[in-house]
Amino acid sequence: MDTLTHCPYCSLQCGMTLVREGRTLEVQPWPEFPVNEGGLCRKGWTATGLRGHRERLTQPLVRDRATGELRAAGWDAALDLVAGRLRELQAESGPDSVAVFGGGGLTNEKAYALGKFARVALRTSQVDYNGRWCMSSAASAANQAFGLDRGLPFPLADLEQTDVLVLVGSNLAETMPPAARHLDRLRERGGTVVVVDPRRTPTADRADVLLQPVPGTDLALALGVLHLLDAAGAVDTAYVEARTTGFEAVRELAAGWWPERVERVTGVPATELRALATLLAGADRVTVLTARGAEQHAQGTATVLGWIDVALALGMPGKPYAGYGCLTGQGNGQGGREHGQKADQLPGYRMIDDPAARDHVARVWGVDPADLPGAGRSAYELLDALGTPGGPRALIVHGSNVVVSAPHAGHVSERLGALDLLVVCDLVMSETAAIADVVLPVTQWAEETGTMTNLEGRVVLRQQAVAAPEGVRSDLEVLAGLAERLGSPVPFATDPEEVFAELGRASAGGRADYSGITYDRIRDEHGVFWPCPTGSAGTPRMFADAFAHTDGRARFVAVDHVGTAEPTDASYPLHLTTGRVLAQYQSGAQTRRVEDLPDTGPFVELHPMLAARLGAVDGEPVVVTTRRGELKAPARVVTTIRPDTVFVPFHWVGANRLTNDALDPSSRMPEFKVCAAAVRT
Ligand SMILES: Nc1nc2c(c(=O)[nH]1)N[C@H]1C(S)=C(S)[C@@H](COP(=O)(O)OP(=O)(O)OC[C@H]3O[C@@H](n4cnc5c(=O)[nH]c(N)nc54)[C@H](O)[C@@H]3O)O[C@H]1N2
Ligand SMILES: Nc1nc2c(c(=O)[nH]1)N[C@H]1C(S)=C(S)[C@@H](COP(=O)(O)OP(=O)(O)OC[C@H]3O[C@@H](n4cnc5c(=O)[nH]c(N)nc54)[C@H](O)[C@@H]3O)O[C@H]1N2
Ligand code: SF4
Ligand SMILES: [Mo]
Repeated sequence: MDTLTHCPYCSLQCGMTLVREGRTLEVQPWPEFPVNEGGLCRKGWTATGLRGHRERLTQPLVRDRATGELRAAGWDAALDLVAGRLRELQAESGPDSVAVFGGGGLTNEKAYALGKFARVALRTSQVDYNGRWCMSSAASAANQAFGLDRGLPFPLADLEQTDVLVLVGSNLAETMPPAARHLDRLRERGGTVVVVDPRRTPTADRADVLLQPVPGTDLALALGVLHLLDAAGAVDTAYVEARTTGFEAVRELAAGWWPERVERVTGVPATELRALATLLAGADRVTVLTARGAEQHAQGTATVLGWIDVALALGMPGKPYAGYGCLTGQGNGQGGREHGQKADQLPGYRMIDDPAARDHVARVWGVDPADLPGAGRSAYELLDALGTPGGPRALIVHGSNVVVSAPHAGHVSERLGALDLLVVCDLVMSETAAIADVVLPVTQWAEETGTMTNLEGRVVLRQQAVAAPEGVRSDLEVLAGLAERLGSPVPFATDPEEVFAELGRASAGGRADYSGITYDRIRDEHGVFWPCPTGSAGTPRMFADAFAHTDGRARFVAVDHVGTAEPTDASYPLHLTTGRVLAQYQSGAQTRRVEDLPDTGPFVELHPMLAARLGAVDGEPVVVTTRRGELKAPARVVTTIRPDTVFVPFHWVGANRLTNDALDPSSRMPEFKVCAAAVRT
C-alpha cells in the first residue's frame, strides 16, 4: 500500500511516499511533488524511525503523589483527573488560571482546535505557542510593511529566476537541504547568491558572496546598503512613488549609516558592503530572504523591516521573480500562526480584539462573542508567569518541548515546577513530558491525517498510512475528550476533514482565507496556496498589483539599529549564537531517538585564534558561561566562524540554559541568536 504524504519535520514539507508492506513502513520518493521533486534530507529518509520505537508512549501516565513516579492509567481516569483539576483551579482562581501551549508543528486542524478549545472549553485568554520563537519577527515585519504575512509570497522555485538572492541568516543547505537545489540552478543561470552569516556555513559554500557580520548587527548592514543605494541613485523612485509610503524617513535615517560606520558596528569591511550595494544596484531582479539568524533578536522585527526597506527601495516586492520572503521553519510554521493558537488571534489570521472578527468566529463556533476572552500573554511571558501570583496555575502542552527549546531554560524549568498541574501531550517522553503530572500519548504523523501549510503558503495534505498503536489517541480526540468533560457549550469534532471544513468557514473573509480549499483539491493540485476564498484557484504569487494595506501601498518603516540586549563586556567578551545542525531537529525529542541519525551531543564551535588564546583543543571540553548559566561541551575548532563568536546547537539540553530571554517589543520573540558569553577550558 502506497500513501502520498509529507515529511514530519520542517517547513519545506517535502512530499514522500510511504510504502507499507506487512508490518514495515518505508520512505520512498514522490517525484511529482514539485517542492522537493523527490529529494529528501537525512531526517526525511529516516522519518519512520520513531515507529514502534521502544520509547514511544502508548498509555496515559499520571504522577503518583506519594511516590512521585509516573504510573500508567486508563484514558477515562486520566482525562477525568485532568478535567477535574482544571475545573477546581478555575473555580478557585478564574478562567485564566489554566494556560495552553501549542506548536508550529501541529497540523492546521490541531492548531485550530487548540485555539478553539482554549477560548470555548476553557474560556482562557492564556494560549500561545512556540511559533513566537520561530518566525514571529518576520511575521510582524511583513504585516507592518505589506499588510499581510505569508512567509514566501511566491513559490520557492521562483528563486531560480531571480538575479541576485540575498540570504540573511539562513543556513538552508542544512535546515532545508532539498531547497539548496534552487541556489545551484540560479547560479547555473548566471545569477548570484549572497549569504549573510557570522559563520561560513554549508550554505555559504554554495554561494558567491559571504558577509560575516557580528551577530545582531544585520540591521546596521541593511541601513548601510540603503545608504549606498541612495547615494548611487539606485533607488527605484517610480516604484517608491507609485507603490509605497514612508521612504523619506528611511532615507534620512540611512544617511547616517555611511560604510565606515557600518564597518565599525558590523565588522563587515566597507569594501564588501560597497560591492554588495553595487551588485544589488545593477540587478534587475533581487530577492531578499530572512531566516532565524536575522530574526531571533530583540530587534528582530526592526531587522527584517530594514531588509524589507532594501527590497522596496530597489522596487522588488510584487515584481516577478523578486521581492522579500521569510523562510518559515516548523512543519506548519505558516498555518500554525493563522488559525488561532496565538494569544492575540482568531482563525483566518483575524485579530481577537477586532469586534467583527469575534462576531464571525463566534457564529461559526456557536457561542456568544461576548464569551470569547481577549488577548493573552505571548509564549515566553506566559511561561515566565507560570505559578506566579495572578499567573496560570496549570499548563497543557501540545507539540513543544520547552524545557530544551525555551530561552533561559533554567528559569523556565523553575516556573514549570511551580505549577499545580502540568499536562503534556506527546509521542515520546520529551524532557518536558518527563516532569509533567499527566502525560497523554498522541498519534504521530503517519498515523493520522491533517493539513500543513508550507513555507510557500501552500496547503498540503498529510495522509494516514498506518494504524496508530493501541492506546494512543490523536490530539483532536484528546481535546474533544477534555472539552466534553469540561462542559464545553459546543462539541469538538475529531475527524480531521470535518475540522478542516469548519476551519475553512471560520477563516472565510479573513486574511488567511482557506474556505475554498478541500482535501480533494489538495490531492488533485499538489497543494493549494492561500488566500483561497470559495471558488478561487488559490494564490501562488501575491502583491503583483497591490499590497494588502487598505491603500494598496507597502510601508517603508524607519527603524534604527540599537544593538543587542546584552552587549559584550570584560567579563563576557564573546558573542554566543545558537542554531541547528543537519541531522537533528529542534529540541531533538524526535530525532535524538532515531537510530540512523548521528547524536553527537552539544558542542562549542570556535575559531582557532580564540582556541589558541584560551588553550582550547578540538574535541576536548570547554565551559561556556553567560549571566544565566553554564554548559560544558567539547570544542569544535573551525576556521569558518568569526573569532569573536562561539556557536552552540540547541538540539540538546544545555544551549538554552545560556540564552537570553530579552524579547522583541513587537513580536515578543526572544534573542536566541546573540548574548554575551565567556569561554574557559
Ligand atoms: N536540520 C534542521 N533543519 C531544520 C530545523 C532543525 O531543527 N534542524 N528546524 C526548522 C525550523 S523550526 C527552523 S526555524 C528553521 C531555521 O532555519 P535557519 O534559520 O536556516 O537555521 P539556524 O541554524 O537557526 O540559523 C541560521 C543561521 O543564522 C546564523 N546566525 C546566527 N546569528 C546570526 C546573526 O546575528 N545574523 C545573521 N545574519 N546570521 C546569524 C547561524 O550561524 C546559522 O547558520 O530550520 C528548520 N529546519
Ligand atoms: N537556543 C535556541 N533555541 C531555540 C531556537 C534557536 O535557534 N536557538 N529555535 C527556536 C525555534 S525556531 C523553534 S521552532 C523552537 C522549537 O522547539 P520546540 O518547541 O521544543 O519544538 P520541537 O522539538 O519540534 O518539539 C515538539 C514536541 O512535540 C512533540 N510532537 C511532535 N508532533 C506532535 C503532535 O502532532 N502533537 C503533539 N502533541 N506533540 C507532537 C515532539 O515529540 C516534541 O516533543 O525552538 C526554539 N529554540
Ligand atoms: S528538508 Fe525538511 S521536510 Fe524535507 S525531508 Fe528534510 S526535514 Fe523533511
Ligand atoms: Mo523554528
